[in-house]
Amino acid sequence: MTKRPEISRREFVSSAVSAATVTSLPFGKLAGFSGNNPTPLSTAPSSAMSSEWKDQGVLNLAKSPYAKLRNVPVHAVTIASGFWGARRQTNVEKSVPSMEKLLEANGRMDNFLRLAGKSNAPQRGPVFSDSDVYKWTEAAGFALQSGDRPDLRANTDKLINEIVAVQEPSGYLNTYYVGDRAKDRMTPEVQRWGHELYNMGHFLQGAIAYYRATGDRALMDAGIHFVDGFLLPNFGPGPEKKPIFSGHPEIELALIELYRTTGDKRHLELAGYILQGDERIKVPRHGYVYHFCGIPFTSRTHLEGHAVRAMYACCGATDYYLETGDQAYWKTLNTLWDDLVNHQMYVTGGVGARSDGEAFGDAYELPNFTAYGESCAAIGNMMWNWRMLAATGEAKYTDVIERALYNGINSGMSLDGTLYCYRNPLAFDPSSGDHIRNPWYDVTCCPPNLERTFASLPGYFYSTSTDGLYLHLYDNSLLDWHLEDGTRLKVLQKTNYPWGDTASITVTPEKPSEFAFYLRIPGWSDRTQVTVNGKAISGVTAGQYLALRRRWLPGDVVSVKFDLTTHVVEANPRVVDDYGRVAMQRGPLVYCLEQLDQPEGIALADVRMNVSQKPSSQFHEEFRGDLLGGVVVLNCVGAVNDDSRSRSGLYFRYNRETSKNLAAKLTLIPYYAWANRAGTPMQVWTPVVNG
Ligand code: FUB
Ligand code: ZN
Repeated sequence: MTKRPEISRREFVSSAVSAATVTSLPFGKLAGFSGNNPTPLSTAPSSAMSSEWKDQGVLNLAKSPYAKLRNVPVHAVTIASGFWGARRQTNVEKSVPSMEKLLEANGRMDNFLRLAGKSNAPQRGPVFSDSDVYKWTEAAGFALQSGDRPDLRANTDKLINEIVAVQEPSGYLNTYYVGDRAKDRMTPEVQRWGHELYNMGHFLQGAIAYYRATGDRALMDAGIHFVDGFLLPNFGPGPEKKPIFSGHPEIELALIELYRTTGDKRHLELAGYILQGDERIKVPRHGYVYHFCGIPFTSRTHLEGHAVRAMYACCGATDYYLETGDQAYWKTLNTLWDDLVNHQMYVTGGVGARSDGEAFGDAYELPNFTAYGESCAAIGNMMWNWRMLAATGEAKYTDVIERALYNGINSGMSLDGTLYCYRNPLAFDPSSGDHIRNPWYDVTCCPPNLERTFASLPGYFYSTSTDGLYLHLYDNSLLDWHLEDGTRLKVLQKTNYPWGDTASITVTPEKPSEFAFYLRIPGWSDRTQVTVNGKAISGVTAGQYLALRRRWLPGDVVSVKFDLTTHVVEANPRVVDDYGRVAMQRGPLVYCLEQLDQPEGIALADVRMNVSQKPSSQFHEEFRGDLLGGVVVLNCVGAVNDDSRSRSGLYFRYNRETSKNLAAKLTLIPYYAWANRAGTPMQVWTPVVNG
């Protein structure tokens, strides 16, 4: 089923708003905002379905007993002009609308309309086609959480009506297993491959995002109908019920978010049952590996099998831990996370080394040209680490989130927001015939996944804890929310991150208040300087949250100076594809070489990186406003291996003397921006030459 054909925001108070201005802004309503949600002064939002729907974050952890951190709602953070502001504007103005049209043009909506007798078009697309529409609905829901957009809302309402119209009285909903195929519904084999539960997991996530944006329960009620009316009475433990197997993990995390929304414990229990694995459905061993479900999650010892499945399973399992505190889950999650960061993750935060099975490889198996690195898998990685962060408040998870977000996820969408990568390799040669960015894939899981991720981004900037506020991500933005004790608070970030090395953060509680402000010190920033109202703070450690505990007064200013020195990164020598090679990283951004930026006549394959100097003197940073939407490029003098250009054969006697390296001026661009111009070779890892 997952085998594919070959290859393959409210408006912001302008960033000019000064710290002085923000301190004078009235609480509850922001001047210059057309925001839809003046936030109440309530404290912990209820997880029951009430008017507090609008204050639930990407995850509603308000009552999750094992969550150290709680999400703030998407609407509470306004991302202004800047790195993510531009990306998010493109997303909501171009990507989301163009994807809606593509979903229609490619029969995804006809699949629903046909069942309502409103279309004669035959069923189109793979078994998981419904999920494309649901993920788009989730993107629309998150976009609407940032402020009303009447056209988007009207279109989404129409689409939702068309979806719910074809839900069967039983609660079942699927546009593929209908007619002659209806007899196959939820058979063990179809649970394995048919994606019925995967589709409905995305349905629930879309419904929850839309509910949290609008309070409209239509889709949510349909989702509850599916779960309460169809799933719970028929599937689960006990002889009177049929076995259940998710096939492609997704329903687990969706059911737990539904539980967080409804408070109905059966939703959590069913998720737990699925995570445990139903022994009545037997699949071959390689099936448990590939599907990453069907056996107890707690029996897993490493990441394997289909990468998106594994990442979503880890999300569901972490959600389960956040609700239950089950230590066996926690142990396994930590084991798997260690495997992720020590053996399985690309420097871009991408995961899934193998095209075959879209899968994790063996430890250290991280090829570059053939890297799969599916956009959905990198998103799954970010989603999982967001949950691990919520459980612990540890910055090592935020470092992974940032790595994936800025690199292996961000690369998935073209700068103009209309083309998408399914694979995100770390080396590329267009002569392979591979079209890496496309507007549409028949397996179009990644594009709407990227759209929902960018639309939800404000929800990832901050969290609250019982003792204060955590700042995770840096960009021009305004937080307008409250602490867990109900104290209203604004935090204004002004920064040119990730290009510039400073951030000015104005903290404005409604009244002088004592709390801890946890500032994330990125793992890559070796020497970060932090001041509060100009006074230097000691104990700043890379890769940790800096706890700034004090009595905060309205208008207090935290200044951060990051160390943006370019890092020359090497991989564990067991990563054979990176052996003898280096990658460059500046701040959160991993860099790459594209051949078209190099002097004419130089083949990327012949380029060598000279690492004999200190990076600070080797790499000359240059902001190029004209290039790729405005990027800092890294210029350096590298080398070109001259001999290899004249060689025509395959094997030669080794002779040190023949390796002549000529100096060459090289230019690196941020990886996320690759393949946005003419097709040209690209590489992240470049061989090293000394001297
Ligand atoms: O199977 C549904 C989605 O299609 C998977 O998550 C992707 O890997 C793609 O195969
Ligand atoms: Zn995908």
